[in-house]
Amino acid sequence: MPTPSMEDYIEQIYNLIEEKGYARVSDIAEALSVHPSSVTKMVQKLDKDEYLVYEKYRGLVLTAKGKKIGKRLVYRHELLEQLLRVIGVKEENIYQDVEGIEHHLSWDAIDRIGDLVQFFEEDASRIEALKVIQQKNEEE
Ligand SMILES: [Mn+2]
Repeated sequence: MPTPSMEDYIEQIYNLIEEKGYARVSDIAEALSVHPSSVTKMVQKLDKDEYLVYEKYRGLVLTAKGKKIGKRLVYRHELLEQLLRVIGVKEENIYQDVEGIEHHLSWDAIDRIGDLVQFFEEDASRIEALKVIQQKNEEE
């Protein structure tokens, strides 16, 4: 199992490759707000653990294992953003809140949150009912 830090790297590498077709050390460093030397170290570890293949002058590619987990990590991040959005969390808080919780939930909890998001999205009256409660709570 990757550590939370490894998960952050795999997630960002997956995103970069999806968006640009490649992931450079400098782009990863920028996306994660870390020093390029930290990226190089982590990329070597991810290579050793077979999440990716790193060649100094040719860049890096995710292995099948790296792609599979990367896809799940990106899905998890997006699902948690959807959850916070649907329950009315302010847009300005959503990204950082998700970064704070995403590594600490079981896949069981993620699947159940998927059900909950679906529960709200299937019927707008459910979101409205939640808003009524929130308005009451705000008034108290
Ligand atoms: Mn994330």
